[in-house]
Amino acid sequence: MFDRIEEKVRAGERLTPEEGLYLYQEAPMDRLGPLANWVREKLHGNRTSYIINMHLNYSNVCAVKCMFCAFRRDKGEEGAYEMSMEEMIHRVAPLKDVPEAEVHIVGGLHPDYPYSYYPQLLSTLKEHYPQAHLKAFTAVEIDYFAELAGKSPAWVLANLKEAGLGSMPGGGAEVLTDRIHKKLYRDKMGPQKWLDIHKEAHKLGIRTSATMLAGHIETYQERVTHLVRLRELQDETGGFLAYIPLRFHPENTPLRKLNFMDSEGVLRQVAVGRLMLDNFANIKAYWVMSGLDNAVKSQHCGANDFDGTVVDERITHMAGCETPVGVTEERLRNLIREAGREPARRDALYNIIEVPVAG
Ligand code: V47
Repeated sequence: MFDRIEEKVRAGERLTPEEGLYLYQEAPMDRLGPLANWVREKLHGNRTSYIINMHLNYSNVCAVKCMFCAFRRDKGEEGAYEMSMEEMIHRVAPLKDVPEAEVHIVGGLHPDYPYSYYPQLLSTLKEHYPQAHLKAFTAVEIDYFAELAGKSPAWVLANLKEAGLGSMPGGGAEVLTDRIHKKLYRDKMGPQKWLDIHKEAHKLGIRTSATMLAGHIETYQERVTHLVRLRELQDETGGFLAYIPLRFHPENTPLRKLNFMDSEGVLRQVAVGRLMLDNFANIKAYWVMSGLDNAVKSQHCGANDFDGTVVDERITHMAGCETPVGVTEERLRNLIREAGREPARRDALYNIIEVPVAG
């Protein structure tokens, strides 16, 4: 079976769901990794892109409970927090003079904030940091905001765009099947709505990313279904910038008894994503969740991006992950060189803006 898949990939032919399933369940890693790497090098050569970014998780107070989440708190519960506007302005200050820096803004579904809080958050940050790119709010937040505003998601997206929204992150997709929705995240919107909101965003010219949270109770078949659904939407709109496989961290969650996905599992996720998502230009290794070592190895299994300086991320760190809370640009470049790749700094829309000279 692998020979046939390899032939198809080299001929630029699309893989079927059955072939995707085989890649997850049976394909030997010593052939899968190099084949995904072949596609990656065909598209991106020896470059690995990275971005200077930070995460701003404005509050962890959340009206819903997802089984995989260690971040959420009820209002008033120990560990609950709400950042003031002043605090957020202060946190973003280090990026003030950095051109094309990205601020990745996501939070819980706050039970009390009015809709007006969210456009105001964006416009205030834009006022202070006009050069920053605001990548903000998952489809789950957009759906919730639409409910708060009594408007459609399309209205909310257009309104937020006017307030300074630059693009949308890919969180909240989890695994795009009804079974996983019912089992793990039934309180929030389901798979079809996640796809519909991304489609609306693409229609408005808002580029987005896509994630898959794997390594919990999902089956390989469900992972394939997820990838095929992303691929279909990308065929339709072309609005996805990147795919980011996320490694589930069970600690401090109701699923804490589950095993942690091993290194091979992490690399297989990257490689299968690269081969099945033949219409996605970028596959990102998100080192905060994968671990730095796997993010380095991913650069030879299909990934072409190494995200990022990622200062101040909280969602994974509250689930017990032990990676640093951020890395310097210098360290990031060295890690990419350690992977045998040439670092290239990009903007939030994946345009290469600087290729640093090694020194
Ligand atoms: O939607 C929640 C996941 C996501 C846990 O778009 C967990 O560029 C692991 O989406 N263990 C948020 N994961 C992060 C995210 C993301 C990250 C980096 C880049 C981009 C991008 C998006 O984190 C959530 C959820 O799927 N998550 N809890 C956990 N315990």
